[in-house]
Order: sequence, then structure tokens, then C-alpha cells
Amino acid sequence: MGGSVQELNALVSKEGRDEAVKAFFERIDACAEKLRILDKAVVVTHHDCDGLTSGSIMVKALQREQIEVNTVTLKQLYTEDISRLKNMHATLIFTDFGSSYIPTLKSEYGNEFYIIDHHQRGNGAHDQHLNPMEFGLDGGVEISSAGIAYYTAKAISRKNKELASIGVVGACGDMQDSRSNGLLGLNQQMVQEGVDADVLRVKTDLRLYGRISRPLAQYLTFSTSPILPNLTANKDNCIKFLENLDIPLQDESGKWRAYEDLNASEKKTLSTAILMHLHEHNTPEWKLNELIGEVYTLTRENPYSPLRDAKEYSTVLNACGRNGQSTIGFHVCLGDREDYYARAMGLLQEHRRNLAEGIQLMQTEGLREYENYYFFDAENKIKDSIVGIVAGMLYGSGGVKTDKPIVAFSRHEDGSIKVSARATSELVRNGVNLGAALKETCVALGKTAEGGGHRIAAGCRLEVEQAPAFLSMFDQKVGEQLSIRSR
Ligand SMILES: [Mn+2]
Repeated sequence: MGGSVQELNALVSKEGRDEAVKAFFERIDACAEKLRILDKAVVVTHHDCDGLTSGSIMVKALQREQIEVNTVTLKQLYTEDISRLKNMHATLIFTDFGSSYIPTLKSEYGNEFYIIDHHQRGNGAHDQHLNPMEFGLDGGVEISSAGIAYYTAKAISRKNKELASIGVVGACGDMQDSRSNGLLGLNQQMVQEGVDADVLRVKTDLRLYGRISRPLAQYLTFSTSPILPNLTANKDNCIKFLENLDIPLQDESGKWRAYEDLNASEKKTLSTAILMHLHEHNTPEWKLNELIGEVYTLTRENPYSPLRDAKEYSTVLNACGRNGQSTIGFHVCLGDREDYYARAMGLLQEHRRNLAEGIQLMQTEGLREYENYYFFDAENKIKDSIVGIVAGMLYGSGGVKTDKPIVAFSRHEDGSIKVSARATSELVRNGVNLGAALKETCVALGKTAEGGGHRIAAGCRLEVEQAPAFLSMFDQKVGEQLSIRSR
């Protein structure tokens, strides 16, 4: 199971890594001691999958200790939110953001706050800052906020080991599972603990999205990661493809079959056929490698629910957050399987429709080419909350070359610009660090602490009049990253 720790030694040596893990867990333990006896807490969390999972893990762990907990979910943390939260008169626990706000938080709250975050570190030190990056561990690859929250919850009480499954959902939501050998390092350890606690099952299989909840024809038709040439968005072709393989679409009772309903030989036939198909259409090797890999089953969920599969579960949560309905996702994470669950399923449908329309728009209008990236201004035709995903999906569609990052603009409700940047893992290997490039560009534009993210995906907010300067300065920053590496 899983990849080796050797792959994680990019930042530190083997001994260095052991030390780093030890120091990280010491800090987690020290925080858990204090968290366990809190009086009143507010969990402030990012609205995406990793935020909702990490936030709900903390809520569950604290409630178990009889602590009064309130929650706030935010699309992004801004300085003005930080002052506003002061009215809640409780210890603040930030999940999946906060690392870049330590000086501001300290000046407003003294030491009465905790941060669980895995994004690139900001300025300032804080004893209650739980970020693997602070210890030289790779928060982009081996653990996300959900994993940090899981280990913290477990340090609060061993009973919380059953929350490992939610932790894995968070890691999948941040795409840390996208290598063929699955979740690595601290994520992998969490998987193992989930298996031991009987809440998870792991196997190697086809990793197309929807293996449990989608009828076969839809499973292929709606595949976006990867795009299946001539099959994605073409249901008739998908049905023909399956018929040619002699795979019945329905069982004897007439129920539509999902991938998980196939027997072992049918599964093998189908996955081989898909690999061949992609190979014939010159799909790059790295995409093919990601097609087969570890899949994670949440054993306590209903066998036909999207929540049964960690990847599908993560999409349900992202759909909630991105539609401004993070409360629904939060309740699902906390265990609701009735009203909130039904509403989450409705949002999932809507999310799929929005993505399909967004891709359609970018493909018909085309991207503008800068020296070091491709650019698309979606104005307000694509929701600011999904424009980054749409940009990422464009790489798969074959409509955009993968030799440069993609930058997309959309509009916030107040008219300001939301910048979303996406790269491929190959570009990252070649030196691209979008988080750093955005941050440096923002600083150069005189903006403070608004930009940031990961090497492969990052975002920030801009005023409309800053756009031209941003576009040329960002071009220069990415260009520098690529040239330093190739020298
Ligand atoms: Mn995250």
C-alpha cells in the first residue's frame, strides 16, 4: 500500500524528516493538551472540502470533550474578518487558512488562537500554529489540513481515530491522492489508522470519478479527470464503447450498474480498454499513470452513496462550499444523512452542470497566450468559486497545451477580480511555484498578504485597475522561475 517515504525527502534528509515529524507531533500534542480544556471555541474554516473536513473534525473532537463550539465558514480569510471575529468572545481555531495572518492575529488576539493550515508559511511564529511547512514537511503532498486536524483530534482523544476517514476525504479534496501510489507519508499513516479502526478500506483500481454512484455510461460520459477523447460528453459513444466490450449496462433486475457492480473480469476488461483508448489518443504518460491507483472506501457509508468513496465525498463537499452552502457540507461531515444530505446531492448536480458550462465557454472563446502562461478572463460568466477548477480541467481536455500555467480571472460580488492560477505537476518539477509567484507579484503591486497558495494552484484578489500591471509582472515572475531552473 502507498508510496514510499523516500519520495518525501525533497525538503529534508531521511534523518531530518524523522526529526521534523517528531517536532511536528510534539507541537500537536502540546496544542491538544490545551484544546482539551478550552471553555468555548469558534472553528473558523475555509469553505472547500479540506476546510470543511478539517473544521468538522475539530468540532467533533471538541464536542466530545463537552466544549461549546460554534463554527464560521469563509470563502477566504480577509483582515476585516479577523477584527469581526472578535465579537464571538471565544478561542478561535482556524482551519485550512490563517498561516499568512499570524502577526495580525497576534495583535488582535494575543495568544488565544490556533491555526491548522498546510499552505506556504507566512511571517511570524506562534506556539499554536500547526503547519507541517513550519517543520520542513511538505504540506502540498503529504498532509493537508484535514490530516493535521485528524492527528490533533487523535491527540485530544484516541476515540477520534474513527475520524481518519474524514481526514482522508480532505486529503483527496486537495488532490493529494493524485499520484498512482496514492496518499503518502502522514496521509498514508492516517489511511492505515482508518483501516485499523474499521472505517476505511483501500485497494488499487481504476480511479475515474464516480465508481460507486454513477451508472456506467455516465461514469464515462462525465469523466473529466482525465477527459476521455470522444467519450467525455458523448453518451452515445460511451454506450457503444461499453457494448463493444460486452459489458451489460443493467443487471437482471433492470438496475443500472456502476463500476463497483462489475465482476473482476469485467473491471479488468473495462480498465484495459480505457487505458488503450487513452494511449491511442496520445494521452501523456503522467495522465495514464494516474488512472490506476489507490481508491478509498468509507466502510460505514451506504453502499450506493457518493459518500462511500473518498473522492466522490470530496466532490460533494466542494460542491456545497462553492455554491455558498458550506453549512450543508459541514452537517454532512458531522454525520447528517437526511435533509442536509439530500440538499448536498442537489448541489452536486448543479455543480456538474456549472463545470460543464464553464468548460464549454473557455473552449469556444479560447485562451490568450502570454509568454509564460495562458490567460482567460471569464468576467462574471463563470462563478468565481469554480473558475480555478475549470482552468485545471482545460488541461485535460486537450484544448490547451500543458507547457505553461493557466491564469483565469473572474469577478467577486464586489466587482474586484479573483485570480486563479493552475499548473501541472510537470511544470512544478520544472520550477514553477504559483503560490510564490502570486505572492511576489502582490507584494510588488503594494498589496499585503492577500496572495498565496500552493506551487500547483494559487489565487488572490485584485482591484480592476491593477489587472494590467499584474498580468505583466506575473509573466515576469513565472519566467524567472522557469529560467532559474533551466540554467
Ligand atoms: Mn487545504
